[in-house]
Amino acid sequence: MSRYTIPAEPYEFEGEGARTALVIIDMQRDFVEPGGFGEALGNDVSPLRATIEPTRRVLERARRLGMMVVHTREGHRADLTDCPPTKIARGRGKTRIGDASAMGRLLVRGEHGHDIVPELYPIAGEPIIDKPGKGAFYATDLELILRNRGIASLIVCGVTTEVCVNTSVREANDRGFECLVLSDCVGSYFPEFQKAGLAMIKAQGGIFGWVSDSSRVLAALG
Ligand code: TIU
Repeated sequence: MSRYTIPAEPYEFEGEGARTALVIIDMQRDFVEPGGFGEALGNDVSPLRATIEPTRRVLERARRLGMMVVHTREGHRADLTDCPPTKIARGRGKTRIGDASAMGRLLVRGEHGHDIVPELYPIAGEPIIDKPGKGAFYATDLELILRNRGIASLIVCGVTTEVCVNTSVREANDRGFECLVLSDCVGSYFPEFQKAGLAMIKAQGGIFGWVSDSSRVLAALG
């Protein structure tokens, strides 16, 4: 893959295929299926499921083109030693991180709910970054992995737009990576946060990055 130009806001996103990674954030059952962590926080998970199919199309294209693909998962060790007590307590919810659910212990590594949905399941050669926080760079080896492969640009999909996607894009931006966020491949439990989460990225001349969508990416990547 050579150089590409993807129509985007605030202006076109330019990059090089060999130096671009598709990063899919936290497409875990715990966030997109009923009975998981997202629902335990009081959310209706159904709006998030609309991101699966467009993300699958972009993932398939990236694989076909030989573009690097990275997946992340938010979650914790079984003993929760890597989970701040404040994160467990926050929200005063009845069901909390580490508690039993129909999909296993909420947000705990190795549990059914913690894993990635089958439609987007990683294949051999695609690194999975297990992260304890909202940001994909915090307390992970993501930056090392991207630098080792000479990655400069990230095409970002996943959930949720204003939480883990925004946090990760801001972390990536401060590290000098150029981020393109795909509006139909990122989802929020809140329509107003979806809108604001995307607007904040592309405002001020692309203060954190660019916004496009799956159709424009698929057309541009050929
Ligand atoms: N992955 C991610 O966004 N984690 C969250 O907890 N998101 C919420 O919107 N709660």
